[in-house]
Formats: sequence, C-alpha cells, structure tokens
Amino acid sequence: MQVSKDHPRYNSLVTRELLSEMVKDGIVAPTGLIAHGRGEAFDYLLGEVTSENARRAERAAVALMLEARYPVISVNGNTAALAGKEIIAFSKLVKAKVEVNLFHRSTERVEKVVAYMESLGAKGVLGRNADATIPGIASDRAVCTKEGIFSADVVLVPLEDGDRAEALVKFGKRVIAIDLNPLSRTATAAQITIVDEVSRAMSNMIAMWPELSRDEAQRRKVLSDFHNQKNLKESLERICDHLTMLAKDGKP
Ligand code: PTJ
Repeated sequence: MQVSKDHPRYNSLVTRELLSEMVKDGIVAPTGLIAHGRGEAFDYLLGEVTSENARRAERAAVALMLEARYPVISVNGNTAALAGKEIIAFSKLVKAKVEVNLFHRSTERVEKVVAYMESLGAKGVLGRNADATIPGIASDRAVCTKEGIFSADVVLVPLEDGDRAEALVKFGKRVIAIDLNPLSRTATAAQITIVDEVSRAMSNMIAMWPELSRDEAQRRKVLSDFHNQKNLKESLERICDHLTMLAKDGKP
C-alpha cells in the first residue's frame, strides 16, 4: 500500500505496513500485530515522545548493562522488526549477547528471526540451539540457551509477555523491560522499566552510551538514584496529565 507522506499518521501507517509485511515473512507473529496495537494506544496516551521518566530509566538501563558481568538482549519478532538495527548497534557498545527468544516458538520461526538479525549485520546471534530452560514459565519462552539468557546476570527484554519477566527475576536475573504499558506484569516485575517505544528507547540508549561508558562513578550514581516504582507511577501520572490537558483543550 502507498502511504502519502502528508498523512497526519504517516509514521504509524508505515510501521503498520512494515509489520504486516513481516507477518507474511513469518518474522512477526500474527498476534504481534495485536501487541503492537496495544503499544500504539499507550504511546498515543503518553504523547508519542520520550518522557523525562523514560529517559531516566533509559540512563539506568545503559548504566546497568555497562555494569553487568554478562548482559544479554532478548529479541522477539516485534523487536527484530521495529528495532533490529538499534539492538545490534547497542549490543556491540555494551558487549551484550543477542538471543532470539519467542513466545510463539517454532524452530522455523526462530531460524527466520535469527537469519533476519544476521541480514541486518548481527554476528553470533543465539537461539538456534536452545539447550536450557528457565524454571517457572508456562510458555515456550522458557526455552533458551545456556550460553545466553540462562547464564546472563542482566537481561534486557523489550516487548514481553509478563510471565517471563517475573520468572527471570525469581531466577536471580536483573531484568530491564521496555514496555509502553506501565501497568503490565512485565513493567511491574522488572527492576528497570522503560515506558517508551522500543525504537525510540534503543536510539536514546545508544546516544547515552558515550557519557556513561567513560564514567563509572556516574553509572553508580544513576543506578542508586533510580527507583522503578516511583518511575512507573510518574508514567501513569503522565498519562493522566496528558488526558486532562486534552480534555481541557477539547481536541487531540
Ligand atoms: O515474537 P513472539 O512470538 O515472541 O511474540 C511477541 C509478542 C509481542 C506477540 C508477545 O510477546 C506478546 O504477546 O506480548 P504482549 O503480552 O502483547 O505484550 C507486549 C507488550 O509490549 C504490551 O504491554 C504492549 O503495550 C507493549 N508494546 C507493544 N508495542 C510496543 C510495546 N512497547 C514498546 N514499544 C513498542 N513498539
């Protein structure tokens, strides 16, 4: 479909087209479109910009990834489609492994998502040879690699379903979530929750890396000053404030 650049929702329409193409390619799960719709709705309510508290969480996330002994970034279909390039660039900066881990798992789909990440330039993507299981997860997301998520101390999980974030925390991992829904189980289970759109969040984190990578004291300060519950509450307040403003104004 041709989308006119003059359309007021041009970016949103282009992203939807991209995702529906990626469903045809088997990279995005059909229900990934539903997940995207929910994300879009929350982004709309948040004003479609990175908030101050999201920025704070992004800084904390970069600091934690840099402090980690063995950081791993978990990638699913939606994340690969929306922010594959940014994930690869960030993983190189913070020396993190990238592992494909899917909710709607099949050997064929894992292969497709890994191959897609490789086509974007990723090297050493994990996930093909899953040989470990995270306990306490009801879905196929439990299946992972010993070399990757199983051995990580810090796991970055963009666009999750709640089960796994909780199980990873119980299993002793530090979990960073990227989720536009501040009320989701993932958002509330993670130790650092970034309430921002995944491609915006990853671009911001890449931009934050130079300063934080050279200043260990600053990293420690960013982490000790960060309070996830307080930050999540601020995301909810932002939605409320935004809606109040729109209601007063009478127009979106
Ligand atoms: O590729 P698979 O098989 O691993 O499946 C991936 C999906 C996303 C389908 C699966 O993990 C799923 O069903 O997730 P949920 O439970 O729908 O949760 C996705 C969360 O991500 C929701 O809270 C959405 O609000 C949020 N979300 C959606 N799009 C974005 C987002 N958060 C940040 N950026 C987005 N672009």
